[in-house]
Amino acid sequence: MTEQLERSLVLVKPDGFARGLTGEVLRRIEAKGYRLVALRVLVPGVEELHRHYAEHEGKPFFEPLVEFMMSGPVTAAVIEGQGCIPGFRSLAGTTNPTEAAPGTIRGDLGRDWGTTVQQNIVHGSDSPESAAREIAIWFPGL
Ligand code: DAT
Ligand code: MG
Repeated sequence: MTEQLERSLVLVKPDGFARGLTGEVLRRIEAKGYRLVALRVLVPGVEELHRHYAEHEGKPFFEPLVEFMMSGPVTAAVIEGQGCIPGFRSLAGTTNPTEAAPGTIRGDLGRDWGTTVQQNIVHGSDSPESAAREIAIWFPGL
């Protein structure tokens, strides 16, 4: 049996980038055994973010989320390995960093800062369909 290669889109969000946690996030991804396929640092634009977070449009935290994501540089990465979509979600921990389990990125490194939007350090695709859609947004042509 050969490995079923799967790809996921990871973002180190502006809070994680500003705190110098990009290396720590990438270290955990590599330590888990996933490979880096592509990497870039950029300040996201409003159009990319509306596409990326289309599923959340209309929710109360949508506009604050877009504002937060545009507030500074992020690191975008495509990672690869069998099961890396659920695998990275597991490394990241649950959305709310206060509740995220110790041992996870959000549980170890994140907390509530009193902001409208949960600043939780990372994004990871939640399904193969999301991963394909998100990779096309941040890495067109990959
Ligand atoms: P995840 O990033 O765990 O996939 P999500 O896709 O449901 O979570 O939400 C996208 C981001 O929006 C999340 O990382 C932080 C923010 N967010 C989600 N639910 C929120 C809420 N109830 N209040 C504030 N921010 C929220
Ligand atoms: Mg999500």
